[in-house]
Amino acid sequence: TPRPAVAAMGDDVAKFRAAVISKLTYAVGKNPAAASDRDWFLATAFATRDRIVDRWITSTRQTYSEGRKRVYYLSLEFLIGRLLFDALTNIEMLETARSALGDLGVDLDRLRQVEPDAALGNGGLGRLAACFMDSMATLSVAAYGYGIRYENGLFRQRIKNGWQQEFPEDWLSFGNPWEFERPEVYYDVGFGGSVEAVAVGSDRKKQVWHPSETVEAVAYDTPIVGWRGRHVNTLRLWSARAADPLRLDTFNQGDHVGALVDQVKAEAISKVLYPSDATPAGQELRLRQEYFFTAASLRDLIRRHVDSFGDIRSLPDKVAIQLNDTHPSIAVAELMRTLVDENDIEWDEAFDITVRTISYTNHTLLPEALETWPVPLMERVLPRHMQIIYLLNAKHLERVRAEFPGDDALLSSVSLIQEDHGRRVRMGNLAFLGSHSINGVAALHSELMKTTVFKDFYRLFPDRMNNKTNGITFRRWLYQSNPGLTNLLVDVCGPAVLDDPANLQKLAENAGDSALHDRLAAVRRQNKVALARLIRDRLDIKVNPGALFDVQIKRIHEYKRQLLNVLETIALYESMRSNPAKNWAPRVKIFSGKAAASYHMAKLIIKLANDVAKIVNDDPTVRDLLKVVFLPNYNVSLAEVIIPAADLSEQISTAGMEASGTGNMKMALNGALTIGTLDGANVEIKEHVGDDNIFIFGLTAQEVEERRAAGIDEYGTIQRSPLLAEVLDAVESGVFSPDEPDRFKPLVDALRHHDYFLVTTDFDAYWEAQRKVDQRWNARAQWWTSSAINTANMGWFSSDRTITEYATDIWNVPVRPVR
Ligand code: DL6
Repeated sequence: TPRPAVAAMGDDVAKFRAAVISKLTYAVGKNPAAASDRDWFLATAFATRDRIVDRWITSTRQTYSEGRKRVYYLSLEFLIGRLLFDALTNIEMLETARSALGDLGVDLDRLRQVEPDAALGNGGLGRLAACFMDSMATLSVAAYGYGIRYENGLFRQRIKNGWQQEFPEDWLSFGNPWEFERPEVYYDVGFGGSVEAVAVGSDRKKQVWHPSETVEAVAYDTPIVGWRGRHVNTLRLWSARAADPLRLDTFNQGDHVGALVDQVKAEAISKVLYPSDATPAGQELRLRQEYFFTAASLRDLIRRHVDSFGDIRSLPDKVAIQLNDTHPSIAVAELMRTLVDENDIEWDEAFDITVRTISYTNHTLLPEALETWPVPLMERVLPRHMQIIYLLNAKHLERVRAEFPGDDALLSSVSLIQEDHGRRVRMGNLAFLGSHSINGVAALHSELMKTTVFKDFYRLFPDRMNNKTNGITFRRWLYQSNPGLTNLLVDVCGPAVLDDPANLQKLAENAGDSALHDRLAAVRRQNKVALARLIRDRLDIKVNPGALFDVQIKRIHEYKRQLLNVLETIALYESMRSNPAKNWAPRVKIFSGKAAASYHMAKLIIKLANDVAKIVNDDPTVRDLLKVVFLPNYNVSLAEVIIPAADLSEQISTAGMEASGTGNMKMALNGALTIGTLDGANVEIKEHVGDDNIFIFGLTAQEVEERRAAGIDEYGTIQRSPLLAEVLDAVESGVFSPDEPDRFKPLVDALRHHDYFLVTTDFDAYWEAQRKVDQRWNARAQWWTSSAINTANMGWFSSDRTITEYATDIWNVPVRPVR
């Protein structure tokens, strides 16, 4: 006889409680009376992990026994964030754990805060990889994520006197309960040295690489459990270990530091995420990181493949390797080296195997972000790979020459080697040439790839290019971060909504219903109260949860145009001051994001936002109308608090420059209205939510291109906009920086003379769009109708949909949806 659900839950609560106590005692070595929150967190994480491990082993065994094709997602970044609530939500034990800990007098929500963020990524690209890991497990795709176990993740940002400062993020200092160290799983990764041509028989020569240095890549595995715990995949991160930990003779001669030099050099590879590439040493380290994790991952997956299927030639039938950006694109040369040098496969066959196995995702059109490596550096660090790249290039160009005789421009643009300004290897071209599929991450981006960065490759291989619009995992970005809205959605759309977001559509049927509006508003208010508390605790600023929370959260970059938002904030401030009685929508402007440590302009924008905040927040005339907040140290956990509290989502990049964006999807799903340009995935969000429920402004990508080609008339533009002119004068004359009036001159100068990002051109349109936002906000019923319609139509942006498309169109593997 089935037991009543409540009893079953009670039973499980008791079991989980006992498991936590046992872990606390035997794994952490503490007794409850002496245990700190961190000890309880570890005990809870261990008890949770135990519930995942059996399923993990079962999933892995099944993949083996069914001889399934595996997907390998190679990414230099995985921005996973905290895992406790992720794991508990996905195995549906969140409430069980809460009760079990409650019985022990421990608050689960407090433990949640103790877990450090695993910030092994910079931004969108790394977070996408983390969402994909969740969706691949959810859809039972047999997948591995491969990356680097950085000891220091993305830097911790502090704001001192309004300036960004960077500090190391030591996320591993108290241990990581989710990972399993596999000291026995390691590979020697070679660097440098020479290549020897060795005769094989009388008529053939074989190239043998003799590296001058080897570093061990040691595996650390984290189980990634999918929704409802049906399938568990592995995230395998490599840590660098010196082959010889110590030069004992040097040590014994008294040179204790010198004895450790090799170890330090080897282990530097996994020390920090994105070492600064401002110096040649930094560039070399980055190249070493890329090769290190790519080589270890290929060795690992080939070993697994050969163990299971016997023959490396069947790789494309059983293995799909997805390159997340160009960072792992050395995989093309490394796979060729493995096939040709180590497995004696003929060049053409090896190339065919390589192309059929590998596929590549591009995430940016910014020319400075497209990787190239100096040929001399490649020759020194990876001499055999450089030879292989030359050979690949020779054959490739030979084909192009035959097909397009006399087209020298084409030849030089599709070459793997850039010849001007010092010879460099173009990693994007290498990735393209070695892949059967090349995709962009939103419809517009994928189209622009065909006319810009890969224009000429598109002529050569029109069938290889495709689009896979990004998505987000609803488990983290809705169920975990916004339980209030999730409960409401389950109530209105039925519980099936948790398995199939198409059911969100049911919300649209009641979108105009005032009772629904009240419920949505109540949920939002609760989330805003929580964010207001965080703002008060961290910044000592009081904000009104009744005001419109206007949010821009993302990396700070000129193309993302936080500056446009700050300028509009200043204009709004001046306008409110001169006419406080007008029916303005009271606003809290919320900014958060990190600037690259060496990106001076971005850091100046942060300083401006903070300086403006100081003046505005201290001004009693706008006390109830405007507040400006810059929240330091933006990361996944902070995003989980901000996103459910956002009323307005700022997606205002210069059109054509943001590949996709995923924050735009997270906020729209949670019911924020978007103010944005026709850029990246905004275009598709607009198509889904409808023109009336999004505030679109500004130049289109094509207009941006035309404007740039014609010459940007900054002077005329500013003259025609008195509001903008006033704002620029204020910033330039030091109104916001009385202690250093010239501080923001570089920003204003750029706008006046070379406004590449078209801030001045789009300013008036942005201002107008913001006033429409005010009107909508003041018409409460309309606002909440639009909000409901946004949530109702965001189902398509689930990363489950994205992964289903990758699986079907690129990887040729089946998916098993939960519904
Ligand atoms: O595809 C994920 C994410 C996109 O949503 C962003 O639009 C895009 O900027 C980001 N790209 C990168 C790569 N480098 N740069 N710049 O992070 O990818």
